[in-house]
Amino acid sequence: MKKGFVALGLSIGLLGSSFSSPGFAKADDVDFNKSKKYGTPNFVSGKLADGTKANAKKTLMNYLNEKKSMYGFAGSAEQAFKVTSKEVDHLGFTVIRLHQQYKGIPIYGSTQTAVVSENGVLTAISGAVVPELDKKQGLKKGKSLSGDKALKIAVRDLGFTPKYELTPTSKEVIYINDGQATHAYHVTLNFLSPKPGNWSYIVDAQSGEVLNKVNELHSAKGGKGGKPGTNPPSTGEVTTGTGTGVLGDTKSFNTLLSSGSYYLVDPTRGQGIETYDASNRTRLPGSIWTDSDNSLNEAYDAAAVDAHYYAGVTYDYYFDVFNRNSYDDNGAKLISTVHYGRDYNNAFWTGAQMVYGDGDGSTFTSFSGALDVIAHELTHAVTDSTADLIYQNESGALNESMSDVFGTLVEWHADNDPDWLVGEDIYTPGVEGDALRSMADPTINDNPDHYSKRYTGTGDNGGVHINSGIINKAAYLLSEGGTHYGVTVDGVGKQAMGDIFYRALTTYYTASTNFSQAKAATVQAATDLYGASSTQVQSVNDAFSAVGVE
Ligand code: L5W
Ligand code: ZN
Repeated sequence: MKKGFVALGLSIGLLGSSFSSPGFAKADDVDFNKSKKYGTPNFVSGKLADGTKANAKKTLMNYLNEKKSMYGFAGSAEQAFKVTSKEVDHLGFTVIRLHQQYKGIPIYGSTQTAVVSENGVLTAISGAVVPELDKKQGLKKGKSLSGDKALKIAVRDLGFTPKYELTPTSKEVIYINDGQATHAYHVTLNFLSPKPGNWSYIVDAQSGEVLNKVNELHSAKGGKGGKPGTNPPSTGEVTTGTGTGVLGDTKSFNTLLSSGSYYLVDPTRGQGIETYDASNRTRLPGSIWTDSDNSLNEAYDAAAVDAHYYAGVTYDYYFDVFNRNSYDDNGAKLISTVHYGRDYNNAFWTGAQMVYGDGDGSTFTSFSGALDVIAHELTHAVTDSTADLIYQNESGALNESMSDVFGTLVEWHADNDPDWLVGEDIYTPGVEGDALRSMADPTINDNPDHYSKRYTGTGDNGGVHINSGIINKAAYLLSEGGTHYGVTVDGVGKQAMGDIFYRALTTYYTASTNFSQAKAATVQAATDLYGASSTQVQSVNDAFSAVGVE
């Protein structure tokens, strides 16, 4: 046993699992959260093991090997977990991301993160681990289907042959559902035509049955622009364009002057910001936006002006506040396309770029006209690059909530007519004061503000835009304070609320983080930032308790 790890031999009872874990002992300086589903720890924090910063991976693997019976994996930790990344964050913590494997095959959604402090102490492991895979009946059978066949099955299930934007993939995984483990294929289908989709299918590798499917396209529930075929120039002079946005406001932004034309290309942020015109068609990215005189004041220009300008504002927020260089923290180009389709009442992140419809003019106006909408979409990209929260059920609602939280915080940070509403600037242009969602009071839009009121149906990917209200309300309370269902929360302010959720999202949330795990992860984020006995940690605990999440 590592120095400083005091085992008290206090065995914790297991809920809803036949798995027995003799090693599940609670040390006095270690906190365990246990998965109700699996009986394994899904969040462990404290002084877990000593080591050195240089040996962070070794410290983690040694710990996991020592606690093997508690986690219930077979073989060595090095075989049971693949290290997918290792980075040092701004606090000097080494963050290691893991993906659980069985005989070299990844377990769908079973990712973990581990944190090693500056002085080499393993301080946290986040993310449930599926135990006893070697005993699962379902894995005794091999696979009889090829990946290609699984792909065909998924396409047949779609009901049409799409025109792909990204090459479809079919990868072997172990799929866990209701305690059963199955050899399966994870098939991805990304397309725009006949209608946009970014589908993840799970196909049984034996029977060919579709075990799960989810459209991960992040969208709601449910002078003339570029010439066709034009690409952005690779060189030119950075100039300042001016233009009128969707709501009639005037703004300045960077453009690129090349061969006598001004392009909506801003090469000064990361690898650049580029804005395209779909010309009311559905091909992406469309044509790079050009202008003859650097003044974009025509009605048709407005959607492009805002998409370009607000992408810059969002980039600046993440860079200035979190030192994050674009959504991948590696300067990834921010590509936006406006005038997508005709009267298209939606906006979405395809997995590679942002897309904005013009709206039908009554339910919605041009989607790029709202800063919180653009920041919402880009936050989906941040989430996909970090926690990669599965867009279904509680992890999906957490994904949606993070987009609403940072969409709103960008609006406050930029002082862009800020409020706790989502999408108010583009929703029902003829109606004053309404919005798509309210973080302060999700019930205005019939969304839950307490876990006891959560939606448990299958619509909306299991309520991703509905149950987001529960976490949105917790985030609002954490920032602003208040008493909710009898629980009083002391507000920590917007800056601290953002810092805490940003750290939780990028360091501790994993693909399958549910609301309860999110609470433990968010408490840990606040602990890292402010200390275990800080008022901020107390407020995080209170905010989640106020919405019924324990
Ligand atoms: C657009 C702004 C937010 C997309 N996406 C959404 O998941 C949005 C609704 C309209 O919730
Ligand atoms: Zn969304």
